[in-house]
Amino acid sequence: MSYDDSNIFARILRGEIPAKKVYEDDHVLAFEDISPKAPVHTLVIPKGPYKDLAALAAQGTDAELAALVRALAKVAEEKQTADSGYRVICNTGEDGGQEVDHVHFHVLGGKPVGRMIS
Ligand code: DGP
Repeated sequence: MSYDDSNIFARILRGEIPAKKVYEDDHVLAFEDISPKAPVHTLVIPKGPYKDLAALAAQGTDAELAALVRALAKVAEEKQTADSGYRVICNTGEDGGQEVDHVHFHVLGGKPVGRMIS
């Protein structure tokens, strides 16, 4: 499936829908999740039109990929979760629970989020 720019995050990127911005640079936007699952729940997205992780990996530039990883760490630092710990999640596809078809990374923290895999 190709990228459909009617998705909600594309609309946030175009400024059509408001979002509480946490961080922005040339390649990345980070904003608060509308339905937080933890005291810190920030979404980090590339500005480029990538549906999912596979599309980002295949089509994203090295600069975009680097900016994304740095933004994830920066958001965690600015939200003061870096010392106590946090989780980064990228739900992918139907089985992975991806609801919005613009690749996004959840940064969750501010309380113990437990182990999902043991
Ligand atoms: P996922 O299930 O991984 O596709 O997560 C999508 C997330 O997007 C979910 O946690 C709720 C969030 N979300 C959905 N619509 C909006 C919106 O309009 N604004 C913001 N800030 N977040 C949204």
